[in-house]
Amino acid sequence: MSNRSSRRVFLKQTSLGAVGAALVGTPMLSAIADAKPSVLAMLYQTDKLMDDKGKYVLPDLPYAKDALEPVIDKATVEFHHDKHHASYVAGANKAEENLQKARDTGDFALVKHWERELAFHGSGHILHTIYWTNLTSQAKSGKPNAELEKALTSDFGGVDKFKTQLVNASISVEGSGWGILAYHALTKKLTVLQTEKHQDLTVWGAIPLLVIDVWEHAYYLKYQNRRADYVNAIFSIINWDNVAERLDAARKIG
Ligand code: MN3
Repeated sequence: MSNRSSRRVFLKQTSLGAVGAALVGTPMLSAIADAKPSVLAMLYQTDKLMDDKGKYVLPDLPYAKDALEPVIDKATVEFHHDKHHASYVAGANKAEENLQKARDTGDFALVKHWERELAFHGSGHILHTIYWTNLTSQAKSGKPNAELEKALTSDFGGVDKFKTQLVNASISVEGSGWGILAYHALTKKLTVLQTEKHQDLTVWGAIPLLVIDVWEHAYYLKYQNRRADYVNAIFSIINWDNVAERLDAARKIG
């Protein structure tokens, strides 16, 4: 059983146990509290975002670098993961170190700069970590499971209408950024967002489920200026099981 599967089983057992506990007393309340970080870890892959010393780390790809061929070529994945994603990890660590220095010395003259760096690189690190797990080979892509399809139909009028909205939102991002399917914990609805760079134009409380990188580095080697071709093609390598797991986890939080 994979780590993720065993975590899912644990969560199911925990929530069932919690129902029973509500009937007999309170000892299981702590189990509910304990379960929350596990759900967060599953959703954001926080076990991969940082090491045990609290330093951001570059997660391994969950597949070989040529696994996304022919939609995304091996060279693009290599540059994207090993250079671009790695630089967000380094940038987020540098920002954290300098903010620590500011707290230690009381010198906050550059706090605006380092907070901006943390928002940019930290958001870049999180979105890329989700992006890699959102993708898989064409052979394994499959389709949205019944629960995800039901949610997409309820909130967008159907899977095709959702796809059309996400494609158009991704293509029309001004400059560099992302198209994002997110779950909003306050409205309990799925929503499509555009994000410029990694951190602008977001909506507080939205939990990203499926993210499409439309920075040129994600597609330029193979697609050059044809962002639309890349965005349309990427739908044949979506890991729909991963998206469905994220929705499941997001609903447990919301
Ligand atoms: Mn990127």
